[in-house]
Amino acid sequence: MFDGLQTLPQPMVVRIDGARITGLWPEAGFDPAQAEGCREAGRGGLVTPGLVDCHTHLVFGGSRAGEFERRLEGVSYAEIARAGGGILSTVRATRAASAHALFEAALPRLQALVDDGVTTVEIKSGYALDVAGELKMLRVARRLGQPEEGGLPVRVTTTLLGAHALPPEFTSDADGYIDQVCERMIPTAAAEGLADAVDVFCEGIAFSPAQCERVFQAAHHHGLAIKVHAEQLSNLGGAALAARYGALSADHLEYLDEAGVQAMAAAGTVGVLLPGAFLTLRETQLPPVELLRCHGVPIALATDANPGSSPLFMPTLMLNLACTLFRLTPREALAGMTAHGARALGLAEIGRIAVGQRADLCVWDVAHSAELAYAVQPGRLRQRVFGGRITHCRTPEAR
Ligand code: DI6
Ligand code: FE
Repeated sequence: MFDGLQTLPQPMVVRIDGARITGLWPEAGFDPAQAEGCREAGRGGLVTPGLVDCHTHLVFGGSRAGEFERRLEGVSYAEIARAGGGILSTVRATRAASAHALFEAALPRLQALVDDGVTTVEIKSGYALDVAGELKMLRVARRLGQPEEGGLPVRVTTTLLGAHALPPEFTSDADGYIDQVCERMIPTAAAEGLADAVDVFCEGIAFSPAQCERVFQAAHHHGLAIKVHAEQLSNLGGAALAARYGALSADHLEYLDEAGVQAMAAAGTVGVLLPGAFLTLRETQLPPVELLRCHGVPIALATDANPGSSPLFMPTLMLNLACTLFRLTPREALAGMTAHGARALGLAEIGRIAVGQRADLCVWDVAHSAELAYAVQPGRLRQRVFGGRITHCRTPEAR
């Protein structure tokens, strides 16, 4: 009845009761008597699942525009990182910011995602790199998804990324820092219910596979899901390692080899592609899309919204970039920001239009799903439905 993307191939009636989809009928065979008390919404538009942005770093202090200029002059991302800039410059600004200031700075970034159709977003910590600061970031992230606390109507999942970079206090003691991540950050975040998952940056400029493995073991021990930044700048086998620990996803993956793809396929680990970081860092090594396809690894897409490698806060731009840069089809791209994005977060109840799913939907002013990826054009979101409630409605007559 649906195409693989769960967009509706023909005019359909979607019944929503409370927060869930409870019925789906082709409009042609629909008895209007069943529609009593219903309102018509979305006619003539394309209905998709609400977008899922499964990898963001939305909470941070400061700006890296100066670093952007230096990179344009030819200094590389890795060189800036090794010289104490990059992630560590955001760490200084984030440590100095209050929770209130971080919340206020993140809110418009989140609003930009929501206005572009996002109904579920994952937000990582990773810019404080000390116990209190990482917990502060996670609390801010949780609050961003709580309208009653000044946040927005969007589902926020949180990921502890304590092992993002080595903080200055541990410059010659990476293992000592990993001890702190495993023995203090993870247990506290788990006990306080602040994190849904744990992530690590497995890279030459960050943490070794052996160090990442210790973090995975601690995450396992405390019942938290596992994610990994892997094979972004080099191939250390981080994706295969994370897959062995049952990771929900391995993200970036430009340098992933076939053994890594096979390990992900065997574990059901989703491959999250981040074309915004690829573009911003002017990478040339393409992720192995064809191998992922051949081995049946689900491909998700996300903004990676962050102040350094992807200061891009527009999910529908990622649909375009994934097609233009990575040669995904528009259908794959949309699945990447809906069904597969949901899977990368371990959420079975969102990402598809089907009876029993949460009623998180977008109505777009386009006729075909390919148009969403084809044009980069803000303002096409006509309606956004979150948990059965219309939370964005552009045309007053449709209210
Ligand atoms: N890879 C990324 O793309 C982000 N973190 C990571 O491990 C970048 C974070 C930053 O540059 O601030
Ligand atoms: Fe990232």
